[in-house]
Amino acid sequence: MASTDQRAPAGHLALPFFDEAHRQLADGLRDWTPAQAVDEADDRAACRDWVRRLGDGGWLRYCVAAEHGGALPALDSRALVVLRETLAFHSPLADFAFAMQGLGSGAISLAGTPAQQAAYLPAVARGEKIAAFALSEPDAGSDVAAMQTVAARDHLTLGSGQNDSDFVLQGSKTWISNGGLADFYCVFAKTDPQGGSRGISAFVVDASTPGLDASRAIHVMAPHPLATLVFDGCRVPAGALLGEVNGGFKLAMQTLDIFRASVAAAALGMARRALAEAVDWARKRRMFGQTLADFQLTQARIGEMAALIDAGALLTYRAAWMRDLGAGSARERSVAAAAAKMTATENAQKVIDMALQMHGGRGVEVGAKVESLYRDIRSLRIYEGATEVQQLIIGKAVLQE
Ligand code: COS
Repeated sequence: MASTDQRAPAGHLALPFFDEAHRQLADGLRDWTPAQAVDEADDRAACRDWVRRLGDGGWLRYCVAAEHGGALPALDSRALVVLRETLAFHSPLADFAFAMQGLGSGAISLAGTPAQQAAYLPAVARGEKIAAFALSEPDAGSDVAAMQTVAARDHLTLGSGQNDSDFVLQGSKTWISNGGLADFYCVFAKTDPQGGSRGISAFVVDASTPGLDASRAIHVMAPHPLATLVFDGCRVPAGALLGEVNGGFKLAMQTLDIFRASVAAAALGMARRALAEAVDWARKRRMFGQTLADFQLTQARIGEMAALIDAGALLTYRAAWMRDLGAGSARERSVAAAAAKMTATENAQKVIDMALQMHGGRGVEVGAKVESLYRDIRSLRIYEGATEVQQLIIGKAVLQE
């Protein structure tokens, strides 16, 4: 069950990065989330359940803009941060379900035509359509431009009465979150195979499209829906193209820019939960005639954990604030998001490891919260740009200054 008697902390919401609206949002969610008793034994069923509840609760409205059924005039990075941090504190799977609705529909929000936006975004906000972002390939993870999936204009249909500008997708995508569960995929494919990063286009592909096989599930250490997608003669109409032909790389990067700070927030939520578990345990656990919390060694460790969390938190809130206010240049905003994602995920891994160590043998028992957090956090240092990619983004910018 995802429910918990721990309540997510709120002190950080007093920081000037946040408005009153963010504080109210956090307050509502801090009450709502622990009351959701979702059975997470089956990750796919749980994910559907979370999407439905998050839709019914109105929380998914923060994944799209108001004109498409969203809560706010535009995507608000700080709202996403507040939501993901709070959800991840209680249930990493709830956070995942929420985040994928945003990431999976982000390219439609940024570059979709009014018709595409109307067809997908209101249903995403209500939790009626599950979204997915299909960028990675077996040989193109960090190196996005190396992708080999091709979307070829189909000239064979010329004169046959069909639209001559259909695209036919051929290739595969892997490690796709919500793969096999999603109702649609934002897929990136080469429209100019020699064009490098300038030869990629984006498409919205319905899960039911013939030629798309999403049945190959991938099992991971912290269960969540993940699959390989195979496109074999998968035909989509010209109306499936998202944004400009060959503009897909930048669209993918812009989408990731929005959500990277929110991955950092998810890591923060998990780290805050680990700290809360560690503090709780340290106060209760007796050894050598006193509690664990009475030992200076424990106090020092808790201090280190709290400072690591604060460091990640400040970078995360700064990145989200910069994006919402348009502060700095576009590159500075990308770099801030990269620094936040790198620091918050790396620090969260350390904090969770320390919390587990403090629990001793109890920490490695299946069913202990710190045990599942230890598995949950690991992939955040990899997906949506591995730590090394964030270092590259920051390093390149520093060298160009
Ligand atoms: N926003 C807008 N445009 C961007 C951008 C951004 N954040 N980042 C790069 N671009 C543009 C560049 O300006 C450049 O444009 P021009 O062709 O007009 O010069 C183009 O995109 C290529 O940029 P660059 O040369 O930096 O691309 P690289 O191939 O070197 O890739 C990295 C850079 C590694 C940073 C990029 O591939 C990346 O982020 N990889 C990780 C991808 C990822 O997150 N995968 C996980 C998938 S989701 S789980």
